[in-house]
Formats: sequence, structure tokens, C-alpha cells
Amino acid sequence: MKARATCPLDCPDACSLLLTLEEGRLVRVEGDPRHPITQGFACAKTYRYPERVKERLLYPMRRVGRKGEGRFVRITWEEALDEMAERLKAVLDAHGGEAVLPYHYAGTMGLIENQHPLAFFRAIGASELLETICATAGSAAWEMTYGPRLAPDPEDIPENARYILLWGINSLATHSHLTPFLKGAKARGAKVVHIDPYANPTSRFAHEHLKIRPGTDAALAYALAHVLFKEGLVDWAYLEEAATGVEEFQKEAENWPPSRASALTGIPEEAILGLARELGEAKRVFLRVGYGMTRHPGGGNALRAVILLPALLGAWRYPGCGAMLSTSGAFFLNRRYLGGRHLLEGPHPHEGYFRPNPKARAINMNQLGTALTELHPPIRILFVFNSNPLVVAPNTGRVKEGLAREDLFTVVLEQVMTETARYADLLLPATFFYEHPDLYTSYGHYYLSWNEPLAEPEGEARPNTWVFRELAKRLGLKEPTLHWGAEEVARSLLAADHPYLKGITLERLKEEGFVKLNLPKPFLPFAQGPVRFSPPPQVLPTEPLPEYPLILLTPPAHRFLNTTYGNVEALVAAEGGEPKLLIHPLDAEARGIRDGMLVHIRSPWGRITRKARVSEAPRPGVVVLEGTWWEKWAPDGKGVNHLTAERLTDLGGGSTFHSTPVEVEPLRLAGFAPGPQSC
Ligand SMILES: Nc1nc2c(c(=O)[nH]1)N[C@H]1C(S)=C(S)[C@@H](COP(=O)(O)OP(=O)(O)OC[C@H]3O[C@@H](n4cnc5c(=O)[nH]c(N)nc54)[C@H](O)[C@@H]3O)O[C@H]1N2
Ligand SMILES: Nc1nc2c(c(=O)[nH]1)N[C@H]1C(S)=C(S)[C@@H](COP(=O)(O)OP(=O)(O)OC[C@H]3O[C@@H](n4cnc5c(=O)[nH]c(N)nc54)[C@H](O)[C@@H]3O)O[C@H]1N2
Ligand code: SF4
Ligand SMILES: [Mo]
Repeated sequence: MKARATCPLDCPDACSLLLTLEEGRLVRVEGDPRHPITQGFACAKTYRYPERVKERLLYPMRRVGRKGEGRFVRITWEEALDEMAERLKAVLDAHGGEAVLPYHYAGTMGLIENQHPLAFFRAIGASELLETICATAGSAAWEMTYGPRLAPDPEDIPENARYILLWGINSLATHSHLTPFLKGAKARGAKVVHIDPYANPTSRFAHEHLKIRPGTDAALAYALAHVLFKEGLVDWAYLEEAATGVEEFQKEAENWPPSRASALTGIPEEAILGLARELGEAKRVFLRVGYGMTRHPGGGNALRAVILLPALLGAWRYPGCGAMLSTSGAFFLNRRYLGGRHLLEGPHPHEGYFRPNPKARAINMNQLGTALTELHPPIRILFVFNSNPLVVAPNTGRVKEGLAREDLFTVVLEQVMTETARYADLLLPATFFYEHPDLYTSYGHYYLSWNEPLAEPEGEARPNTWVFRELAKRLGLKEPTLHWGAEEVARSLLAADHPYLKGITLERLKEEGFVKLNLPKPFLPFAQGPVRFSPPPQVLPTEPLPEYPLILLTPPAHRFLNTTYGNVEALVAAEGGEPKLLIHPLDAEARGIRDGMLVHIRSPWGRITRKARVSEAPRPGVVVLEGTWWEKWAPDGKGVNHLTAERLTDLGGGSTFHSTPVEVEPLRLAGFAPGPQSC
């Protein structure tokens, strides 16, 4: 059987896929040629999805070995659910809801399996997890500047954009379905410029690459603005109509002549001048910003400074032009009942076994390590789903210490035996995206879609929402939204009175699979503003430390999706078999490091060992570890986040994964006997 389903992964493309199933098992994945964004191709990763499925968990299990050891015995769902319910009741009675923490992120982007389990946690007044690991610095910056996260329609780019800036994003790897639109514009003569501290496939696609020093984007943006103001290249008519606070911003920009910005950013003065003049002349600019530049202590301000540039040029007047961070703000769904949000808003009408707690204790997911080891009163029950925190959260040393606590009861709902799953007391098998219904938005285009289950769950796998419905029954919780099935959640989401959603019903989604939002034509978000230039963004550069003079970037790998696919051997092999440190020849030479050598990488928070790859790709002073690899592939069995900090961004409480100060040294100098792989 062959049928359509939306790719559930955390990727802006939200592709429409054609799946071939044999006896309920996924055997082949193709891109849907009918979908205007997918255009008939998937990606290097998702073609391999069937290999992921082969590694799946099939039954509920209880831990028998030490935490982390990964020894389990099979149990029944009845036993698993009863045990969870008993433990929950005991902890809730003795310590209240805040002793319980859900840890979840974006294993699936389906709104229902991603968000609706939270209704259960909100109904018991659990500690509330702030979902900050990825997008909140960017979202906060965008919302301060423009309001809703709207962007030009990518389908309008080829015809309209004359100049393309890819800033802090390796879009060819992480947003590959934008590429055909960029190529379309390029073929019509648009120039493409990439701004990134290291060369990657996107730099090779661009006509020009500016290797910026990490965390200095705001200074570059101000210098570009400086030239635009000075040389009369600003669209004053647009600004007068659409923007506020321009004067204050202009004053700040006066302080950033290209010479000053050049010294800080490492970009030659002439390149800054040239870029500003070309932008000023082109006006029809499409700026694609990634979250890369936001993963710094000053990342929110940096993003604000950068996304103001298209406004200065009046680019928002043209279709396909302006700035794109995310399109997710266009899905004006009714989210009031999704994940029981209404329970956080105040007293609720249907009290159950426990009172909801509108003032639930909030825990920033970037600080899981500290939350598990230092919080008072402590977390006693942890539920992990849609996430692999042992590997993806910063400061892994701390996270492991927390997960190893004997007095912590950990439940992990997973599809595969991740390194987090090995720490579970109860490990529960989750369904795959073609086994459960769900509603999908996108953060890179404007299609809404629906997945109908295409197969019965294999083994005893169950959807996340099923597990929490069963628990709610056992706890006697009466709150109605806890007991909603997927269609009820979907209907409630679609019951929104917004012109973009007009005529989009569940029936239509079921029939057509995906439906484009009713965007106005031409689609010109922010053509009339509002654009808020004040307060003027601050320049808050990322600084190394005297003992840690290099800055480590940890951007995504081409063939993994965070840690998803990190166990698929063909993809691991294609990524080089093990994680390697990219280091510039000058930095390598200064440290006696040769290509292929094992090196220690130290930060104030931990140390790991990697093979060095001496390469001109990063700028001097910057080292790069691509990909959040599973720990098991590293020479020392330690993941990259042993090095990263729980430090938060200036706006939105976001993660700072690309700002880690490190030092690198050859293994032998660090006083360790060389292992068999070295030299
Ligand atoms: N293949 C693949 N695709 C993915 C993912 C994946 O893991 N693999 N992850 C998905 C997810 S969860 C997300 S959030 C997105 C990632 O989305 P983004 O972070 O938006 O995109 P990346 O392409 O990773 O861009 C990060 C780039 O920013 C650069 N960078 C780091 N610091 C700075 C800085 O200070 N200034 C500038 N200008 N650039 C900087 C990095 O070198 C890197 O090239 O991609 C999604 N798509
Ligand atoms: N150093 C460093 N660390 C990073 C990043 C970085 O660039 N550098 N990127 C960060 C970013 S942008 C993000 S978004 C986070 C990503 O962090 P996570 O969202 O934790 O992403 P994954 O590592 O892909 O783990 C998702 C897990 O969910 C599981 N899963 C998938 N579908 C389901 C389901 O339906 N039910 C259940 N129960 N489980 C399911 C998958 O098997 C997988 O193990 O990582 C962050 N960590
Ligand atoms: S991971 Fe992204 S590019 Fe690959 S199939 Fe899924 S949505 Fe498309
Ligand atoms: Mo992300």
C-alpha cells in the first residue's frame, strides 16, 4: 500500500511524503510530487526512515539494571500504567504537583502528540517546562520587532527576490526545500550572500560568503544600516508609514561606521560597504535568518538588529521579500484547549482528583541538569517524551547526575533505545507518525496538513496521548480535555475564526491531506508594518575566556535531525562514522595539532575527546563540531553537550549552544596515554 503522510520531524519543510507499507511496516519513503514545497523529493535523512523503524521499541519495560545500564524486562501496559498511577498518587499526596516534571520537545511536530499530553500535567499542577531549547530567543526578538511570526511566502521568491541573504543558517542542509526557490531566484539573476562563521554547503551555493566572528551580527547589521542611512539608500516613505522608533535606531547606527564593525566582526570594511550598497540598490531582498545567530548570550538582540534591515529597505512592499525566521505565526488555530492551556489561565470548571495550579513552578528546559540536582522542593517524577535530553540538553554532566538519582522515578516514552531511555525506570514504546492521527503546521511554509493513521501500531506501541488518557482515568481526573481523542483536539484547533483558516475543516484536510492557508494575494505581511525599531538592539558580542580562547559552534549535521537518525548506521557512516572537530590550520598549528590527531576539547563545564580535522572552513578562533551525535559514536563516549552551558539568552530564555569558550590540545600533552586509534 502507498499513501501520503506529513513528515513529523522538527524541520521547517514539513514535507508531504509518500509511504509504501508492506503488512503495516514502512518499507519506502518518497517525496510527494503534488506538494508545492516538497516538489517530489524528501531528504537524505528521511529516505532512511524505514531503517529507524527496524530499531524500534515494541513493549513496555521495567528497569532491572543500574540506571543508564540499559537492562530491562518486559512488562504489560496494565502493570506499567498501574505503577505510574500509584507512584503519581503517592507523590502528589505527599509533595504536590510541582514534584512532577514533563520533559518533552519536538520528536514529533504533530500538534496533538506534541502538545496534548501536557493537559494531563497541567491538570495535576505539575512543574511547567518552558520550551526554550530552540526557538524562544528568536521568537521573542521577532515578536518585539514585528509581532506575529509571519514571513514572505517562499513560493513568491523566484519571481520577485533580487537579492538573497542567508544569515546564520545552513539552509541547504537544514531547510532543503527552500533551495528550489532560491535557485529559481538565482536563475533570474538574484545574488546570494551567506553570513556564517564557517563554510558549509550553503556557503558554496552562495556567490559570496562573509565569515563573521560568532555573536557579532548586531554590529554588522548596524554598520549596514549606517551606510544605508548615510548614502540615502533607506526607504523613508515606507518607514514613515510602517515603523516607529527609527530615529533612536539611526542614532545608534551612527556609532557603527564600517571600520568599527569590521574590527569586531572580522569582516573587511570594503565587504560591508559593498554589501550595504548592493542591498540598497536591490531593495527586493529576501533575508532568511536562522536560529544560529540566536544561540548566543546576545542572540535575541542580534536577531532584532538583523531583521530590521529589510524594513530599512522597504523590502516588505514586495511579494517574496522581507525577512523570514518562521512562518508558524500564520497558523491562527484555536490553541486554548490544546494541551489544556486553559488550565494555566485560572480556576477551571471541572475539578478532578487534584486542583490545577495556575501558578505552576516553571523550569527552563535548558537548565534540566540544575533542576534535577539542585531544585527545592525536588523533582521526584520525570516523564520524558518526544525528546532525548541526555544528549540534547546543555551541560550533560549535570543532566546525567540528575538522571542517575536513585530517588528520581523516570518514565521515558520513546520509539528507540536512546541514551536517555537507558536511564528510565519505566520505558514505554511510542508509535510512529504513520500509526497515529495528527495535525501539522509548518515553520517554513503555509500548508496545514493532517495525517490519518496508515497502519496499526506494531507490537504494543501507543501514541503519547493514549498513555496520558489512561493515566488520567486511573487518577480519576474529570477535566474533559484530558479525555479528548485526536479528532476532538483537531476540531477544537480548527474552530478558530481567522480569515487564513476560512473553509479549512477536518473533513477537507482528510480528503486533501494538505491545504494552503488562505493568505491574501499578494501576500505582503508588514507592508504596512508595524515595525518597532525601539528599543534599539544592543550589541552584545560573544566573548571567549582567557583560558578558553576559542569559540565552539555545534550546528546541525546534514544527515541527522538533532539526535533522530543518529542510530541509523548508513547515515552515521555517511557523516564520517564519528564526530570530528573542525579547526583552522592557524589554530591547529599553534597547538601542535595535525589532521586526524585525537584532541581534548575543554570548556569551563566539561571535556571531551575528538579527532581533529584541520580545515579552512571555520574562521580562525572558531572550532566546529557538527551534529548532536549519539554518545556511543564518540571516541570517549561523551556527547558534545558535556561542553555547553546552561546560560540563557538575553531574550526568551533560549539556549546558547554556539557560544562555548573552549581550549583544544593534543591528547598526549594532556597527560593521557594515546589510545589505539591515535597516530
Ligand atoms: N539536516 C538537519 N536539518 C535540520 C536539523 C538538523 O539537525 N539537521 N535541525 C532542525 C532544527 S531543530 C532546527 S532548530 C533548525 C536549525 O536551524 P538553524 O539554527 O536556523 O539553522 P542552521 O542551519 O543550523 O544554522 C545554524 C548556522 O548558524 C551559524 N552560526 C552560529 N553562530 C552564529 C553567529 O553568531 N552568527 C551567524 N551569522 N551565524 C552563526 C552556524 O555556523 C550554522 O551554520 O534546523 C532543522 N533542520
Ligand atoms: N550542542 C547542541 N545541542 C543542541 C542543538 C545544537 O544545535 N547543538 N540543537 C538544539 C535544538 S535546535 C533542538 S530543537 C533540540 C532537539 O532536541 P529533541 O527535540 O530532544 O530532538 P531529538 O534529539 O531529535 O529527539 C527527539 C526524540 O523524540 C522521539 N520521538 C519521535 N516521535 C515521537 C513520538 O511520537 N512519541 C515519543 N514519545 N517520542 C517520539 C525520537 O525517537 C527522538 O529520540 O536539541 C538542541 N540541542
Ligand atoms: S526532515 Fe525535513 S526535509 Fe527531510 S523529509 Fe522531513 S520535513 Fe522534509
Ligand atoms: Mo531546533
